[in-house]
Amino acid sequence: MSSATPPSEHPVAAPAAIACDIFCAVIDNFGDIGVCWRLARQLASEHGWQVRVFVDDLHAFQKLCPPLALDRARQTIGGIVIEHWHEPAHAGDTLDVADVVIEAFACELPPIYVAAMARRERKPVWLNLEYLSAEDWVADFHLRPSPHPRYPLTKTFFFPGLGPGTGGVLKEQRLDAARTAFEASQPAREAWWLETTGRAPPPAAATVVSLFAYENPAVDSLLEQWCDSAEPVVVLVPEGRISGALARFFGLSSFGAGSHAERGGLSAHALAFTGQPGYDTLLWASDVNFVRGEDSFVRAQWAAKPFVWHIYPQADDAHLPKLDAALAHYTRPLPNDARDALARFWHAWNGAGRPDWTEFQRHRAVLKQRAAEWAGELAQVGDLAGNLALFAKTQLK
Ligand code: TRH
Repeated sequence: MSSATPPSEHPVAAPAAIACDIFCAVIDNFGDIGVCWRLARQLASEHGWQVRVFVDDLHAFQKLCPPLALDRARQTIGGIVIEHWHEPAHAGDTLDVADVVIEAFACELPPIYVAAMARRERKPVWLNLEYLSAEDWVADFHLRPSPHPRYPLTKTFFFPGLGPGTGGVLKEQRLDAARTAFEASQPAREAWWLETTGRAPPPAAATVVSLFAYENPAVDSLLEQWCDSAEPVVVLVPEGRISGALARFFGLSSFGAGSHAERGGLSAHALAFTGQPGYDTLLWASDVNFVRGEDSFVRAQWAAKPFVWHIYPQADDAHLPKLDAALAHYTRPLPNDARDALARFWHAWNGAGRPDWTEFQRHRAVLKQRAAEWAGELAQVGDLAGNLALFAKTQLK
């Protein structure tokens, strides 16, 4: 996907650059490291910080950062130092405590590192980066301090969010320009289709759908509807947790990268998992994006296309209020019929009911316009890396 990949970043840390350590424990999937790596790259390339990432799962990391070596305790990629973190005691070979310490998603810092933070003459800015939620309470808790029970240290909760008063979500400064350039360039799009699927771009009448989701009982019904659709549907499926359902649907033993299948109006391509910039290009190349978890959910919003969110399921359906909170932000100014149709579709994709593709398509033009407007509204909240850097700098003064 070289033709469409945004230009590479060359972070050059200034001599007195702010040093930042990000600690990331991978719980599941790719979102934990996906968010941390994106944040690390932005702090380095856009703010000139000297960044180290401590991560406990290099396999998950390598999927979205292919140059990563699996067998190295320490390596540097794009100016960022990556430490293979052996929880819970390991804190790198040296105990150089950074100016800013980011504990991602309440992963616990190594106790010896915390002790070293407490010994440091100038205490570091310690941030706990939380998971994204669009719920209203987030603005009240964003930037709340929490004094350490034993050490002279204060941890501050940094909450991503979709509304004013929250930390916002990550957005690279050059993202919109890269997207616009790709969308405006027929040769770039043709090259992308050829490289990604081995085929020319589909005809304009086709609806191109990217499908990144967890296992989902609603997928069979959707695939059936796409087969029966009067207009062609081209579905692009990054290899992963939904691939087995595609294989079963088409009667194949697997649906790994490079596979292709057709039935009725539906044509499906299995794609290799790419690096993060390549995933953005997939979203830009599609008309409708099915996304999941946290980071792809955010990227779909910046892609400014209609999207469907498979939220990360939590015990006791704790995720459902979060789904509705996101819908409330996103659909606020839509006419009732389009708002209800989108809500019904998202709910069906998250376990309640049957997704109705015809109804979704009926509102596509309105949803597309809303997607573009929403990207503008969301940008008003400010980019998370920028918000975080600003806060840290005020604390470091
Ligand atoms: O992988 P996820 O399901 O991660 C989830 C969520 O973050 C969830 O909130 C968290 O609690 C759970 O993990 C533990 O979905 P997410 O967040 O979209 O992360 C996927 C990452 O993978 C994202 O950074 C985009 C990236 N990606 C690529 O780089 N290349 C690809 O080909 C694809 C499909 C994704």
